[in-house]
Amino acid sequence: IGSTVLGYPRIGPRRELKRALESYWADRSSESELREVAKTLRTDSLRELRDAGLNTIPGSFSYYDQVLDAAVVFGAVPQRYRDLGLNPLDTYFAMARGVASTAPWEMTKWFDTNYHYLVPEIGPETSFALTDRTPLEHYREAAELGVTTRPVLVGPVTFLLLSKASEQAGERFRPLERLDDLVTEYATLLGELHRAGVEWVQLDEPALSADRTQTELEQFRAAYRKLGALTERPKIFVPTYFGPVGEALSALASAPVEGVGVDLVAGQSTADSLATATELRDKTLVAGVVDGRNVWRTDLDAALGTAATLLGSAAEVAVSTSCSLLHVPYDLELETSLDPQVASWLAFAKQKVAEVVTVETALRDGREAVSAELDHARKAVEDRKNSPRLRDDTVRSRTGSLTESDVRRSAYETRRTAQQNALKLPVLPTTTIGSFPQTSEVRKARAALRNGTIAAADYRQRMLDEIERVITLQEDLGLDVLVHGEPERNDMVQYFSEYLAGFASTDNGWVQSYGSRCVRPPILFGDVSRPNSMTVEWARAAQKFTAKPVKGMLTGPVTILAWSFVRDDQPLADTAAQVGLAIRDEVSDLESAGIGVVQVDEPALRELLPLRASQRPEYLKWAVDSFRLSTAGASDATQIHTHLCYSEFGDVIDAIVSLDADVTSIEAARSRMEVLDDLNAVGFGRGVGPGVYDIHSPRVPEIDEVQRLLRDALASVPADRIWVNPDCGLKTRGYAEVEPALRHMVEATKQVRKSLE
Ligand code: THG
Ligand code: ZN
Repeated sequence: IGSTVLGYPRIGPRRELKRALESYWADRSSESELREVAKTLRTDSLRELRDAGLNTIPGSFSYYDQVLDAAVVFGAVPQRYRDLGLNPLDTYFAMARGVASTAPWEMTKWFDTNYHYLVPEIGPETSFALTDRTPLEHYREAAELGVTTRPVLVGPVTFLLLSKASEQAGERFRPLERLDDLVTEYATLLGELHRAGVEWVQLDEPALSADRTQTELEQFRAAYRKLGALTERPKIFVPTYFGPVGEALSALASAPVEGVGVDLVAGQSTADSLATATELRDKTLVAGVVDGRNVWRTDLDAALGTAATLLGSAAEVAVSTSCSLLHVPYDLELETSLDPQVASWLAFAKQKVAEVVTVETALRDGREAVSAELDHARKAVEDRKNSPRLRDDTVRSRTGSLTESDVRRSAYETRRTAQQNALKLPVLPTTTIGSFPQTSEVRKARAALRNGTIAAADYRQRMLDEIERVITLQEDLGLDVLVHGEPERNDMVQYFSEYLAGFASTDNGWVQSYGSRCVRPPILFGDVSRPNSMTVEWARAAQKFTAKPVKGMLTGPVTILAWSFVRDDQPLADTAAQVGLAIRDEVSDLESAGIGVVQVDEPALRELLPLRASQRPEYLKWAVDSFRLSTAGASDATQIHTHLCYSEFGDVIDAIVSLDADVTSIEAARSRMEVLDDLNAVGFGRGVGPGVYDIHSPRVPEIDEVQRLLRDALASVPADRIWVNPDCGLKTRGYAEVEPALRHMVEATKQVRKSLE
């Protein structure tokens, strides 16, 4: 293997695949046009990787998602999608996005990253069969270009561990029960790959980096015993990533495969245990020493040192990235407005490939062979380490002198009385989560400001006009706590990063979030402070247009970290405290501007939860503290709200209580108010806004539907603690749905209020 990467971004350096997909879905182009764009992207990437000098190159393209790809390859297509009678490509997209008659697969986070995969539905009825030969076709396509690729698939154990039981499956069914049947199909594929001349195949098993039971590890051993025993197959390479291999090491090392991969960035401790894993002696050990999910230049001396210490433990040591480069932007060279010094500290996907090649060359031919590259990298790493721009002594003295009282507010009952006196809200107050639909005028204005075709003052006026319009609409609808609608925000993290010191933003640093959707994570490089207020102007303007309370809208520190590239030179907890203080200052400025309700969103609270249970308490402690730091400076009369998006709260429910927000709004429309019982079970006794309608669908809820949900809520929570709101922000919806939906929500509330009198 020599030098390789575990995977490469596939959306295109200029998001070409995004455009081609969206054009195909909108019926503006044909299947063959889409396939042509995809082929060009694959070809360009393969040539680029080959020319960079990688010894073996992953074939890791996907039209939408690699987990969905594996499901389709092995025929795990539920009957309801087969029944649509669509061609293979449209069946694939039907599972990804749904069609009018059939909902898509559920989407969820890929481990602790900001990438989302589609969750396969597996049951006793799933008939695994090798049906789609795309890996084989892509191998041949590359071979025709003269590039030898290594087909990449999600491994069978990870695939089933990430799947969920189908509707038809019984209560006790676990997808992993189907491992043996699925492995039979992997075996068939390996046979076909072998006959096509494939030398190496990559079966990703990141699930081994999370906590696994002995039974699961036993099943992993059995699966790979079976695959290893095949006589006609390619060499098998099994990478793990996103953490230390821990107790799974023996199962991994003893698997009868030719290559195993470890993440030595997220799992530095793995390096020590590898020395003792004697089973590796006849294998290729692929050392993931270049960080695949952050954007910093690698300390090449350190990476080389790590790789060198492994030389004795395996037959061959290859150099690689810690995980697929899917999680970083393509190419630093495409950034023209990044601060040049910050840029000199960074490496995107293309630059990381070069780093891998440099480390491998040094390992093989000695440092002298690449001394210029090593010197250059050393200077950049040193420059970053010593840069005064990383440190702000004012910030450090503030975080250094924090005490318990900085994260504690008065007792809830005291706050509650003060807030009731200040806000005088009716029972079952109605509100929204913050954002209103982003109209095309708003988007155009933002683009025009960026391109310099309108002046800042003109932009500002357009935003103020939009805010006035949204406030007037909410007054007309009869909502109780209003919002300004956030027309000025592109993204709830990017927006704040542009105001905060310590952050840089990119022009083109897109990273796939799911399917055709991308985000542009800001780069948090130094100590964070807030030179100026970020949202006050808009909130104050909104409050001028109405006598009702306007809710100020902020993003919480954990979410800001989760959706940024974060510094790796200090604990995340320290960075979170700095961001927490910046938000705290904003809360204070909002209060001074006459804003009496402030919402601090933390939709990503669950996302950063460590994969290993042993590390969770420490994370939850600093995550909760940073939120409390951002909110606890508020006076008793200021009502603090928070919003959390995903309904899977199990692991973080105690943390939600500890946030100590006065009002918490949560997704509940789809989970039918079950979260309320979960919250009751842990003694949550503050305000709660269980979303009463699902904003992820264009459907307008009927009045009696909302009434039913409210009655359900009233059955488990006293009326004086319930808030009425949709289950998430309205940014992605259109006014045609939003207006009637909110009207129905308010009307339903009025009727339920009457029945309470
Ligand atoms: N912001 C950031 N990360 C996120 C979300 C977010 N991660 C989780 C979740 N929300 C992901 N959801 C989405 C939803 C929509 C889009 C991206 C992620 C999206 N992006 C635009 C696109 O691809 O066309 C680009 C948006 C832009 O111009 O900035 O639609 O909300 N950081
Ligand atoms: Zn939400």
